[in-house]
Amino acid sequence: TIPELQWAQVAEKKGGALVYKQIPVPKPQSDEILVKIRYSGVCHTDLHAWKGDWPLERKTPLVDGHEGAGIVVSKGSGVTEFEIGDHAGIKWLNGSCLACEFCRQGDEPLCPGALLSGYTVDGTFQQYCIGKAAHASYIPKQVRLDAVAPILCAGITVYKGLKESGARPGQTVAIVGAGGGLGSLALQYAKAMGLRVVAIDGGNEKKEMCEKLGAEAYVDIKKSKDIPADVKAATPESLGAHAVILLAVAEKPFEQATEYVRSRGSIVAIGLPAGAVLKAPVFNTVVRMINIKGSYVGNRQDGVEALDFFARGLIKAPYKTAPLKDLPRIFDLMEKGEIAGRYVLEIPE
Ligand code: 8ID
Ligand code: ZN
Ligand code: ZN
Repeated sequence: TIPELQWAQVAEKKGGALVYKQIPVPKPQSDEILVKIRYSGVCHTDLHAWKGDWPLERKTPLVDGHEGAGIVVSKGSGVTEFEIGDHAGIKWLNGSCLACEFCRQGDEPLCPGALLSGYTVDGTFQQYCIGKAAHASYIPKQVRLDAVAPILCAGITVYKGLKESGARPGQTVAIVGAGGGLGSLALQYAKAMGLRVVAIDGGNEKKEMCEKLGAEAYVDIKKSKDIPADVKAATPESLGAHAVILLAVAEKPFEQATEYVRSRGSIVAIGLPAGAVLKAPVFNTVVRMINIKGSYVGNRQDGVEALDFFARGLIKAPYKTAPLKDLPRIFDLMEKGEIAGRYVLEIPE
């Protein structure tokens, strides 16, 4: 039976203290499912949302979280995609209109009417979460719900970003922020897609993790005296990376990437540091034919593909688990850049 009340981490105002408390369990509309969340990854986006970092309106009070994996316990009358008892994932893109030009061409994240989990609608740092059935991810029963949680945002996002980069098997990608949550998964997807990786991040714990996950080289931003030169030296013929995947939560590397991307290569911006500006020299962009673009989560098909890589056992990135009540401590570690890989919250039953 579904209770009336549930435990949740609630941000009552932007940047204010998180309150671990009981709130009502929501009821699904005709096109929605109610998912009993068992695990939820903690994405840096949750921290940005809590702090109010971005020029995008969010709801208040807010339940953060958008990497939630659990069990369908209730559904609306119009839902055909899921049965009660199925395993399902709630992603950042909670819903979209499915009728606008972007939705029609498979660019649902660009839908002006998009609903965002843990931002414009309550997310997965609660026991029971609502998702539009059309956008929730179907998770096969043999897939572990704790390990799969980070795929629902981090995995899909980096998989999409790697596709958007246009890098082909055998080519080299530089992953900036490789030691973080998105980074650790980007390493695994890159490897599974036949790409070679130069990892860029800071510190020895992240170095060891990146090397274990398949990086051919690691450039330590805390030690390197010339990051662009060190990255180039680690690429074939020292000509630079065929693609740069920017996942760091800092402005500097967004500007630096043009210095070590290969001519005709692409720079894919994914990280969302508050207030940052992306600057590039016009001369080099032109005469070296550099392609600079953004990439934002993924559409429903990207989600299916990213989950399929995972279900086939190709993606194994480290994660630590902690109880839902520990969220403030995890935000604190994340703010300091002290998490190698991902934290996954265990949601009380
Ligand atoms: O759809 C999207 N575009 C999307 C989806 C999901 C997440 C974007 N994001 C954004 C988040 O909002 C956040 O801004 O991607 C960014 C990274 O999210 P994350 O992987 O969840 O964050 P993390 O685990 O804290 O990892 C960040 C890593 O960057 C490193 C840190 O050491 C950490 O390992 N880093 C930093 I901060 N500055 C760096 C620098 N100058 C750096 N690495 C290299 N060079
Ligand atoms: Zn996310
Ligand atoms: Zn739409």
